[in-house]
Amino acid sequence: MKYDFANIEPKWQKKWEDAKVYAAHDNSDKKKFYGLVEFPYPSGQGLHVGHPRPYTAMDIVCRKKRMDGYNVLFPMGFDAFGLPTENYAIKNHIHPAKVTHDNIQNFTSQLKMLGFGFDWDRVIDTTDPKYYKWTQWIFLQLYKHGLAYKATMPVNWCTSCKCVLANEEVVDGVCERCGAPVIRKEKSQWMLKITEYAQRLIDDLDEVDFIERVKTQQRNWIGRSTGAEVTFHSTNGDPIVVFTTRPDTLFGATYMVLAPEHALVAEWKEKGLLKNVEDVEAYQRAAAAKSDLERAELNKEKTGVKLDGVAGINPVNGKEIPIFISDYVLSTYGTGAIMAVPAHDDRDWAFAKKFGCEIIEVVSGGEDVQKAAFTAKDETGIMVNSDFLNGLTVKDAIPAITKWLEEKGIGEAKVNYKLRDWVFSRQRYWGEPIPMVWCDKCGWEPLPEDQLPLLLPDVDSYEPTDDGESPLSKMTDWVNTTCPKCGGPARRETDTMPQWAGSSWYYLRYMDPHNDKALASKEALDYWSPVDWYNGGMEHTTLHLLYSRFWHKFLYDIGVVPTKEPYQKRTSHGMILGEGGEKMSKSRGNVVNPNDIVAQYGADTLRLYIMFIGDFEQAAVWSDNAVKGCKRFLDKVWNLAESCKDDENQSEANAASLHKCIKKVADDIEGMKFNTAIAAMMSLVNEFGQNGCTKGDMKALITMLSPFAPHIAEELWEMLGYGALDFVCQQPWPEYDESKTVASVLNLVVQVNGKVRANIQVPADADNDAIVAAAQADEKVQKFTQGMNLVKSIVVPGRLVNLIVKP
Ligand code: ANZ
Ligand code: ZN
Repeated sequence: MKYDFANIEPKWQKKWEDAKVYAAHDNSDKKKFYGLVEFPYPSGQGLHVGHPRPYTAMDIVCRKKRMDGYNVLFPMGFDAFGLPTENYAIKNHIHPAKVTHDNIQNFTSQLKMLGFGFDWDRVIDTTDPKYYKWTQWIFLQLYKHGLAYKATMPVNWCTSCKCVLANEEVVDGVCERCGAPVIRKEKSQWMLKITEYAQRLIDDLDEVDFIERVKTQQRNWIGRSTGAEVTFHSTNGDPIVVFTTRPDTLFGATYMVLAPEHALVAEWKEKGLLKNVEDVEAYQRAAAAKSDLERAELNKEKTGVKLDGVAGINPVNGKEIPIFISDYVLSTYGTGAIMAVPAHDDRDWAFAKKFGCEIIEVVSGGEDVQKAAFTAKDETGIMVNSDFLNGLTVKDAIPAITKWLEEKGIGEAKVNYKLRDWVFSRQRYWGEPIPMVWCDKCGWEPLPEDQLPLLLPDVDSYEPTDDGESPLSKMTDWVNTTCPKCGGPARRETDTMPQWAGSSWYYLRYMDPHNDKALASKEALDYWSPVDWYNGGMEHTTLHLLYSRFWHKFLYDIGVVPTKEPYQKRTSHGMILGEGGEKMSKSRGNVVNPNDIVAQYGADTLRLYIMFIGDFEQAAVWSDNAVKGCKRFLDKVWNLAESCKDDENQSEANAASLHKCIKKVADDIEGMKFNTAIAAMMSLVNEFGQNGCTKGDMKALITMLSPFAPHIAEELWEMLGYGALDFVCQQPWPEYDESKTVASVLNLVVQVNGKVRANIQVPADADNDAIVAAAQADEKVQKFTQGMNLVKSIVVPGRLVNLIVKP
């Protein structure tokens, strides 16, 4: 019989589904394991070949855990709100809900086609009102705890999507989604105070098992800086507070820089103090057009305007120093004002050189001053030109000057974070309505919880309005409502939530997906929390992963969830690149459609290949040829199962390799080294081919192959007559005997004059003479050595023996 994957795969998918073999059980005495993968956005293009990589990996991990006796939760769902669906709906005049429904159906059948062991009874869809009711509920709790607020913000505005973007959604000055230019615009927005959790989001990383690069990226993104706030004064007596990480360099502060938007600039203009108002205003306009990213660019040419009419006074020595405005100082960081120390800060150095400012070295740095810019970062540098700080190391000078400033009442130690609050509203239709009501008398009022979910109404057009308001704003029937507090006329918020809302808590819903009294029951949360292992893309590290940690901590604080952190372990996979090593994209025409691979080779081959393609954490290049290699491997397994000896015992000849392989595959799954696990099984299969194998050998092989290639494993399991023992995916992981992993017999290749002629087995402790004798005794070998003289023999220990013969 031929390996007929096209019939086998749907057959077992149906059997698994009917028997609910992948169902997670809420009441179980077993130990629980919660494995999670990032749920997909159900786009119109269907599943991309990039999806199966992390999904197959966690599927293997979860299948192995089931075999190890765990009660496993491995769920799937759909992150279905979002712009592409809305844009598609606008273009094709189809309701986004219909688009979403169709796409989810397509994704579901594709995921089932790949044989993933998801618990399909727990599927969630973030656009389902039964789901987003709880997303809205969490928003209300955030609001009630002062963590959601409205603010007029200079926001990133995508000129094409007509929509506000979070900083993270702006990549190199353009919209991450559509590539259109992003400009700055003032808009009133709902904001979430993630900054309140900045320190805990850093600290608690110590308690979780995340791969190091994830931790590092999160720490850097949160960007904790320690230093001091120091109060300078202007010559007209206004206090100017600066943030510095290097208060030790105060004696080297030779000028000041304010962000162009700094309130004092406007104030001094108002008071008529500025003599070069026109220059100042022109510069302010130019700066407003730039993004923070462009402004913070390290190597760009420094620009600025010196304020004419006002100067600053350095509080440590009373010296008068000029004040500039320059766009390299951001209004949104620290106090929006700096003391510039050109001898020891690269940007200040470049600026001072261009504008001819004084440069005073205050940390000894050898022959030339620019070099000092580097030594200053070294805590062992020695203070000079700094009065009472002279002779101290930088490390000691920082607390000394901070204490001095505190005593004088002109400064204090200060911690700053790069992290900004989360811009939470979008002027779009296809998102969760924000359950807030505006009353002219009472202000913003939260919708009473018993009115949730606040349903998204049907509108005629999904296009944002020209002024950038949400399409909901035109739905006067829906917008006009009554104030929950005073009963007077009021208006609903017409902005919706960003796509990151639904995914910030979805892993909780899987624990109890059908609950309509709570986002999940306390019992379910207690039993399943936390997620034991979460694998997902590096691109989500500073977005989804951080946002969901924030929401989780908040839910922990208000007593909803039992753990401080949502995920115990986080790993990440590399991307799959198109043939030739480029990113897969429609325009390059190098996109691989999983359906095509499944049709041609079967899902098991696709799964196997995608795990064999390379180190899981690294990017890997697709190769059609290598796919075929994996198919051939499965063909070999199939043929072995058909031809193996009808003997329940494992054979002596294979014992060492088999037991080593069982151990290696188990360890490799835990370490996400799927490629080497598969390689080990491949070489085991080659040995089975050479040595012959028994049903007992095949039983073990099929069992450990089943997490990788589950369909063929079930079929062979049945074929070998083990069907009565239930599914192979429900078997325990094969046992291995440590003592057997040490070979008692060795398999050696015998060459005659360099050509392979036979395989022989010798005792593991046989010496070279015994090995040569055994080779010469072999029948197949004798055909080539008959009547010849042995002139030399070469033994490669554990591998081969080569007999050199001459007539
Ligand atoms: C004097 C100084 C001397 C500084 C020196 C650095 C080195 P991080 O680590 O990123 O927090 N700074 C403060 N506020 C700023 C703003 N709004 N825009 C641009 N730059 C700002 O960097 C803090 C340092 O960046 C601060 O310490 C300040 O320059 C500058 F040898 O003060 B420093
Ligand atoms: Zn009211």
